[in-house]
Amino acid sequence: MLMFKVVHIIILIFVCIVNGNELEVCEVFDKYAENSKKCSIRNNFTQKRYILYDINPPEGFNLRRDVYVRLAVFIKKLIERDKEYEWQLVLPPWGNLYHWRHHNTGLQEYLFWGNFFDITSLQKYIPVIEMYKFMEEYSSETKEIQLDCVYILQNDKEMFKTGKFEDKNEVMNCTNDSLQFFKSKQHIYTSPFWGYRNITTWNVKCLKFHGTASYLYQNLKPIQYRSVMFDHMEIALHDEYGSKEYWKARRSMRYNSELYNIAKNYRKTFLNSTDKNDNTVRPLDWTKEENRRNARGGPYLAIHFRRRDFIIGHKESIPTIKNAASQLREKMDKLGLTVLFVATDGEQHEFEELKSYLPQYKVLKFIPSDYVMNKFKDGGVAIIDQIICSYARYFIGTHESTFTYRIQEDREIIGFLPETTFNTLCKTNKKCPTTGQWQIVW
Ligand SMILES: Nc1nc2c(ncn2[C@@H]2O[C@H](COP(=O)(O)OP(=O)(O)OP(=O)(O)O)[C@@H](O)[C@H]2O)c(=O)[nH]1
Ligand SMILES: *[C@@H]1O[C@H](CO)[C@@H](O)[C@H](O)[C@H]1NC(C)=O
Ligand SMILES: *[C@@H]1O[C@H](CO)[C@@H](O)[C@H](O)[C@H]1NC(C)=O
Ligand SMILES: *[C@@H]1O[C@H](CO)[C@@H](O)[C@H](O)[C@H]1NC(C)=O
Ligand SMILES: *[C@@H]1O[C@H](CO)[C@@H](O)[C@H](O)[C@H]1NC(C)=O
Ligand SMILES: *[C@@H]1O[C@H](CO)[C@@H](O)[C@H](O)[C@H]1NC(C)=O
Ligand SMILES: [Mg+2]
Repeated sequence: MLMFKVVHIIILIFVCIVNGNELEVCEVFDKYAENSKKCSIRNNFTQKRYILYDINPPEGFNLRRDVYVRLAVFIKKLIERDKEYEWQLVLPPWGNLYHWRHHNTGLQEYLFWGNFFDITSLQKYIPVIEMYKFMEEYSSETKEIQLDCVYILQNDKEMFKTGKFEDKNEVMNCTNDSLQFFKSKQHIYTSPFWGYRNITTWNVKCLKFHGTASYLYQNLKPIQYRSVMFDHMEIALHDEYGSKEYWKARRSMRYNSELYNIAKNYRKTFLNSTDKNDNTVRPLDWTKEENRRNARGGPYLAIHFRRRDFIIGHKESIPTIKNAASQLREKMDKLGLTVLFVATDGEQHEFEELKSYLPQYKVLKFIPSDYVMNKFKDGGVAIIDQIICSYARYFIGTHESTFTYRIQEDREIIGFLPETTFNTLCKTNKKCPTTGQWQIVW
């Protein structure tokens, strides 16, 4: 045994010398490797660096999609800047979201990105891997996946008080509060880590942070760390919101093709809408997609009718159902449309009420089959609603809803005229919020 250890150490030293600048990495690995074989396997991957992240638990699906874009742009630039390493973004599994309320769909946890998005499309922008793939690659033969460093991002409360914002990246002592979800045993931390019990770390740092995602660069320390996780990633801002690069990252977020097909069938069956008739044919490969403004859309008006928490949280812009109906009637008559597609998180009775005010029109919503519900769950059904809205001749959203923003982006990408897209319901016909138009840049 002793002999084995000595040989092990010699091999390690050898490997470290051979690799020169990798010395530190190898030392770190050695602490946890039980034999030299593991170290050599790890060395084989020695240029691979993994970036992981998580987001404040209460945040919704659609804000999380926006945070992905912030990271994607950051990593795109990182790859151009630092060619020495193979940077990879590990996609955090979806689960336990506040709005995912259906309990008859099986567990809404550990859902991989492939359920919702087309991974090949994402990979045409930056190297991403699913969590299970990371676990396979990273753990070698050990049972535990030990992250080299976990940063917990925190807002600087002072800045929010004074209103004087400047870039900040300051490692500080963690308060008990920021560690509330972490448990430590002999300096090894576990935490919810997307629900995985076998992910741990011995290195947790709290980071008072203000700045864009790229400002996190200084924390990567690739000579020391092979894997770095950023918790509360929503605190980092966009590097260039609305730029060409932003839109490239956004365009790479094509949905799972089955979700497109379900939406396509629904459009054809219930809305007399086909890509050929509507002039919405798109290349399969998003990198081949081009700037256009001639999409026509299916012969229906689509509305994103956000209810639930918005009725209370956004009182000043959410109309009564009756008033919403009157706004819709006016618009449909003006456009000569007789079919209304409703995407909503509201209750069935709210939908029925809306319908009752619009007897002269065909008013529809998407009702998932058991198969669709079980396979794609609340997140996938929401995306199907979004896709159907994104192909409508005219769209009306809900003021300040990120769900609506994602539809608007998709319509910009498909190539509609902005005036058919950037519309929201008003509080009343007279009192209307003004909204920004974040138009696409190619
Ligand atoms: N199927 C479906 N689900 C919806 C619809 N509107 C909202 N939801 C659900 O409610 C969630 C809305 O939460 P978010 O994704 O955070 O978006 P938001 O609440 O509109 O916007 P913010 O809270 O301001 O970030 C969605 O993720 C869906 O799960 C809808 O029209 N159809
Ligand atoms: C090292 O990596 C290469 C390429 O990824 C692979 O083919 C090879 O089997 C790996 N070797 C070991 C010892 O894991
Ligand atoms: C960690 O746990 C998950 C499920 O909890 C499992 O799928 C995975 O294989 C485990 N990984 C390792 C390296 O044991
Ligand atoms: C962090 O904590 C250590 C030990 O508890 C202490 O010595 C150090 O001064 C603290 N640093 C800051 C910035 O508060
Ligand atoms: C933090 O928690 C530890 C252990 O639970 C406790 O001893 C300590 O007093 C707490 N510190 C603060 C500032 O609450
Ligand atoms: C469906 O759309 C096509 C082409 O836009 C049109 O010619 C046809 O009359 C429509 N069918 C119905 C039933 O509205
Ligand atoms: Mg929300």
